[in-house]
Amino acid sequence: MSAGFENRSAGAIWLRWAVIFSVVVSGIAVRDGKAAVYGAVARPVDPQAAWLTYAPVNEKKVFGAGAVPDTILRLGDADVEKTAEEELESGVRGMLGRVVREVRSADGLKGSKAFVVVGTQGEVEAWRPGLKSTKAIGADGFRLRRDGNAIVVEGGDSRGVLYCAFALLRLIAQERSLAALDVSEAPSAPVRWTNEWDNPDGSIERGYGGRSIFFDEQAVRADISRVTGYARLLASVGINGVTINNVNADPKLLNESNLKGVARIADEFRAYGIRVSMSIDMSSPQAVGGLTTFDPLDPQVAEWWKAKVEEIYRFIPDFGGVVIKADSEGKPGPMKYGRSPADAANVVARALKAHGGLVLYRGFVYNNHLDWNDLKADRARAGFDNFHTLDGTFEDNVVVQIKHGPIDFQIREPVSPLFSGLKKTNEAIELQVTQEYTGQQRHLVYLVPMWKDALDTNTYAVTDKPSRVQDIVTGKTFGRAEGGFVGVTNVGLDDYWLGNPLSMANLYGFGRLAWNPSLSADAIVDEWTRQTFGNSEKVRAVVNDLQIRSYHVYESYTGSLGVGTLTDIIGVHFGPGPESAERNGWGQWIRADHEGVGMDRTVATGTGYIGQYPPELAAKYESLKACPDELLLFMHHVPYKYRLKSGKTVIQYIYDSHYEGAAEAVEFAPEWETIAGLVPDRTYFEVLRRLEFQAGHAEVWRDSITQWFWKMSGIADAKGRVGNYPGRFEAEAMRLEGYAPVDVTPWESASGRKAVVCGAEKCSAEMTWDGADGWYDVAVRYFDEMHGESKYSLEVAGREIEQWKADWNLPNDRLNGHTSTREVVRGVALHKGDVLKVTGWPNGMEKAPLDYLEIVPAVVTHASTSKTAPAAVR
Ligand code: GCV
Repeated sequence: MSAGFENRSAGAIWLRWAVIFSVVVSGIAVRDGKAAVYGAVARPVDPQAAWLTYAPVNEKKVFGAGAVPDTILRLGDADVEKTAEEELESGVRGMLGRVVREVRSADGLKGSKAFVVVGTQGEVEAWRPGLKSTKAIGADGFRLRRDGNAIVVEGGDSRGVLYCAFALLRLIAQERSLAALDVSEAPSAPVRWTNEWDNPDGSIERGYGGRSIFFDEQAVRADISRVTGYARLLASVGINGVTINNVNADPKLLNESNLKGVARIADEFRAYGIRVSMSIDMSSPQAVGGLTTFDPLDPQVAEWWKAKVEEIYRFIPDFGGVVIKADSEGKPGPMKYGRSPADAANVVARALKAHGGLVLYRGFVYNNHLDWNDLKADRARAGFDNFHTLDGTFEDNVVVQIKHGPIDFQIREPVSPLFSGLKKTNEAIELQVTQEYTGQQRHLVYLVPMWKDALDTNTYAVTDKPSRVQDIVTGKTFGRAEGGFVGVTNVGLDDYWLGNPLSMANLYGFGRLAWNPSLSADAIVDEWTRQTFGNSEKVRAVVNDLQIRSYHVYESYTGSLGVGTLTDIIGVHFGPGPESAERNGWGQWIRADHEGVGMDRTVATGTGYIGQYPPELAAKYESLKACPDELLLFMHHVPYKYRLKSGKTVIQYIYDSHYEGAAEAVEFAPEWETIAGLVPDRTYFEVLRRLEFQAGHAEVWRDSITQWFWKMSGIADAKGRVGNYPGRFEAEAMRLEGYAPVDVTPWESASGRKAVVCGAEKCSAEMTWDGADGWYDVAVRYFDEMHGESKYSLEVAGREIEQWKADWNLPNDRLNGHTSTREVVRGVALHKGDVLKVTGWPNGMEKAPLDYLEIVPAVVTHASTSKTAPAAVR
């Protein structure tokens, strides 16, 4: 090796740690005689605190020349008010470095320079009649204002007091001035719930943040200490209900011993104003009740539900109600007896009514055995077809819970026509915080822009009132008393709750939108970033930019033009798998053939789905010209050469968007690297390794989807990229020892359709570099299956430059687009004639699979890689 080019990884590591150390040290300031750290500095932070870090702020920005509160006067005795007091105490201590006195009467205020008073409207007025407001504050609402040297934290009820306290803490965390404070707020809707798809065995359906915080081994966990931390987070954004078990409900959770466990969980949530609810299985009267039927119109069944509900309320007096998934994906339901969703919902609702409980009946009722050959069959029609004729027949404590789109949380869908299809029924929108179809928290995807699109969509349901989806679910359009927002969250025992620290912006955003759906995606993310990482301009610029760009980027490399997330829809919904959408009964069809692509949902020639919308919206979608490009393939089947509004053909747009999206994803990690040392180190590396994974996985998406469409359409990429991969060396074409080539299924998820697998204890693949001398980035593309942790090493010219383990347990046990990943070694010195050798050591069922090596000129700005992370966080 000549002197100019030596591998430099160790140097990069030291440089990185030196930068982090110097930023941390220089960020420490001395204030009021105490060392305090605020602003743009790395600080040790408890990841479980998420956005409630209560890290030091610049108090001058908040209080100006005024005094910082030294006392909290709590007026009421309700537990939720005590929680508000505790939060304020801890927030003031953390953010302002003051230990406050907690007092119960005006006498305790003697000597106080400034204080916070906490109480309901009635309590505040009784304490100081001069503070009587002209208007009553409604349920869960609050008023936050100044009165001389007091900050008045006043709620319409005790929950409102807690929300008011969190609103104050949110302002302080963002260093907002409190000089002219007078804010009145009320939640947009009464239902602000999360659904958790937790199973009694502790697993979580579509959960990507570890095991259940509620259940283990078929029962409620003995240790439910994570519940309080979760309750804090939820209450801080105004969530007032949690459904703790999977909508695919296990009937035995209704047994007495389990209800006692659920009561323990409810006790934890209660202090935060959150009511617990449960998903139930409609067959329970038979499955656990011993009846011979679960026909909702059978009087014995009604009696059974009544008795069961009474039993539940004996254990949990403030039980919130139930969520019901029935006649959907194999779940039992009223159709078995020729009964309707209303019959099923009502029998349970009548039992709950006396106790103040709700039924959230899911609109996700569809037939997953549709006939692919029937061009009129359409899963998107199901919600409207199954429910709209029932409008007005539901009990008033029933809410129909409707996924925001008519299919299933795809990256882009129109709003469900059921929202405007029910006028005399309470409705809630179901949004999915857990990223089932949107990268499973291994990809950064800030979902609030997608939710805003749905909430802001004007359905034109009526002409004399606002009819956006947000107006409908908040009851304004049709004057409904119940309804609101449900977020499928699926947090787990992971320290970061959702696995990816940046995904917590989605949970935060869900809560904030449920409280106030007119907030913007930009405003929400900035609030979240400031509270999570501090108020540094630099950090805000980077984090907000990454979050805001991420939705469109993910859409671009997974499924553009409304075609859906082109994933393996009958598998884990993670990597690419476009073929899986077709020729089965699930109805997530894209109807791609050699001529064109897209579902014809028009009234004129298609499934008639578009006719389910009110006429104005239907007219927009029915017309090819008026239909927005981003929903084109959802609504229409068009030839590949159909020209979009930009003049570009559909097929070229598919190619371009996948290349552009993947290229943007590559920019994420380097952008994040610019704030090394300005965010907590552990969080920094947790995010970095995911962004690096995302860059590699976006490439898998890009190549799979573009090759698949090339084969399907027969039309080549006008820019010559698809099928042409400079710098790529297929493993099957290398000199192999022990490795043998295998075909990969689906074919498009491996480069050249093949990979190599190792049938021995150790195998190797070698190639000789024939290019110019220089610095290169070398990527080894391999497969990391769920079970087994193969080991790999990369040698250049006889010297090992990297070794790694396939230990990220990607969610499948085969070689395909779910498991394809890569290790990148940056800044590798290569000379003509150097031998590059990858050695693999299989483990378990995982045969150290390899796909290819890609050698491209080094991108110098990518100086550091995941190699720089200490072993503990890799
Ligand atoms: C809980 C999709 C998911 C299922 C989920 C279902 C639902 O089909 O893949 O895991 O089941 O939606 O929302 O009921």
